Amino acid sequence: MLLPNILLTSTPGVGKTTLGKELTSRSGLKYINVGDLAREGQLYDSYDEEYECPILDEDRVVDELENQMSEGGVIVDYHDCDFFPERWFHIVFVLQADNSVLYKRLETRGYNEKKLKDNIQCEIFQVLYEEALASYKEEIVHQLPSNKPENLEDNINQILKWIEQWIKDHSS
Ligand code: DAT
Repeated sequence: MLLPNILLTSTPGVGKTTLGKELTSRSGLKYINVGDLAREGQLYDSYDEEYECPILDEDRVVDELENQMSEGGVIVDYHDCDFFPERWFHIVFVLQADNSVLYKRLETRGYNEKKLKDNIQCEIFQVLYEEALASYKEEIVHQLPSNKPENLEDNINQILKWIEQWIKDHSS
């Protein structure tokens, strides 16, 4: 059976992992957290002192994922989206949260002042949405609210319906 590939992207802390994990348990699609994948395989090429985080070796990440992506049925979660091949994804969801909500979530994560401010700014200016629109066809890019549990439930139901329809459309 042919299955779609889905990209979940957003500023960190907005809710990709929460949605991705819940979706995978209810859809049977595989879930890949690119941050975890990079950590496990040490797919880094340097370290960012200012943001206190390693910098991804994007080419190695793409090589690592290529086979699974061509098989289909993968939900990819990452806070960046312009280095994945456009052909990989059948739909792209950009999650969004209100500033006050996101601020609290990032504060809880213990982000330093600069990282916190920059991420809030990233959300205010819809950087990930712009990046998704620049990287994928506009008609496959969708924004989803991710402020409260009801949003999560609505998003899951909407995406499950989309998956079901996609499978029907591609079986024959
Ligand atoms: P991300 O993967 O984008 O970094 P996450 O899934 O780890 O974000 O979520 C960050 C925090 O926000 C986590 O404590 C769970 C919470 N959260 C996510 N989506 C939510 C929602 N729709 N309603 C309430 N809390 C949510």
